[in-house]
Amino acid sequence: MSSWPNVRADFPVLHQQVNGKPLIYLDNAATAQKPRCVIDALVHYYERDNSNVHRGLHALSMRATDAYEGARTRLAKFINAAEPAEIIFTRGTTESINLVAHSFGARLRPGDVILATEMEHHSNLVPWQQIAKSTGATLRYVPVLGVNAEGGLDLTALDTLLTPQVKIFAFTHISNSLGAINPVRELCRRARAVGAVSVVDAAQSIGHGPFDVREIGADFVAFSGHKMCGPTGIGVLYGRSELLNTLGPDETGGGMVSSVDFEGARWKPAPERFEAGTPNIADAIALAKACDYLDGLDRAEIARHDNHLAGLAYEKLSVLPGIRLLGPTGARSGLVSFSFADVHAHDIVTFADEDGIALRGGHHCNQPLMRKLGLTGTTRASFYVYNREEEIDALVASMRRILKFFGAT
Ligand code: 7TS
Repeated sequence: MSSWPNVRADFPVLHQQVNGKPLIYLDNAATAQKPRCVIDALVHYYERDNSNVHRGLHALSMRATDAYEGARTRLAKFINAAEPAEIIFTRGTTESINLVAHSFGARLRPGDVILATEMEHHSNLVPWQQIAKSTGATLRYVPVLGVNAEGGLDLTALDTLLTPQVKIFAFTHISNSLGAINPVRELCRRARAVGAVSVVDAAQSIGHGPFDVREIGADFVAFSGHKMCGPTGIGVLYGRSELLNTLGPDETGGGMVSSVDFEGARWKPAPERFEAGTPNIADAIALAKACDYLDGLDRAEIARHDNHLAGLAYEKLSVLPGIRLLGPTGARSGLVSFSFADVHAHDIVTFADEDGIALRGGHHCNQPLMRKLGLTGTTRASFYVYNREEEIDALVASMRRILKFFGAT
């Protein structure tokens, strides 16, 4: 069953053999493949319009500026931001979160609390550790429930953890190692109720379903273009404009100042304030194309498709001897993460590669969570629009071959 019978034809990279087998790409949580229209947008920009933005009065510069600012408007529409100025182009989720940590986080004082969760990617964890260290603020974590984190986040713990001392509540929408989907709307509401600012890591959700920042009620949202069919090196920090314009810049330099003298400088408002230097013009334009592409497929349908495949993979893998499946048993996102007591995740990934299957094995930048669950890592299969049910059968067959090799069956 495929929601879009011809979708695979849009992705040139899929049509190749790996180790003599047709490629089965199941590493979409790390990065998604790019449709032809996104690749073409990059080529078109460099062949026709390449110029620096915002400073030129010649034709190419005006075209480049229009396309770059048009991309900002497109991204605003993609997440239903109130205005394009709420979209700051960054290198990706990691840079977006660092930007909030350095600009908003620098205001914190001893006694203030940053609340994160135990399922955060290092990108939404280490920047807060650093800010806590430099400001004297305290970092606390919402725990996960169950030996395999099958209970998701312990929301009852919020009653004691979300106090008025909490100034920042940073959490992921979808866990990249568990597949858990967090109730972001509720978490943002609860943050707001105690006067905390919400920071939503949407790296794993943005390309996999509808996402409306105003409906969710988020203050800041971070995501990466490369996980949503866009290029690497481009991403977004969304911030509510009232908040953004109270923040100082993280980086300073050209393009973000309204005036400069030898004594000092004054900042432009958002978004320019946060985009010092020549921005990543081509990739922003191509990212806007990725938005068109995903909307063309229908994002609610993408969620249904990806979650269905992951649910099916969970079910089919669960019969394998000795398998330990992580994350919720019920509603889950488009990935499945598992381990076997006697086979290292890296061996599994290497064996699967012989079968043409691209998986990911390791701690997935969730070291504290892995440690809590008593694991060094897991193997992860993650699905996207071009994956098919037959690929799950190939995955299960490959796992059986591996288990047999290791004498685990
Ligand atoms: N947050 C989450 C939830 C992620 O899954 C990732 C990347 C990031 C932040 C960082 O994104 P970046 O684009 O800035 O690197 N996750 C993964 C992964 O699971 N495997 O490779 C990268």
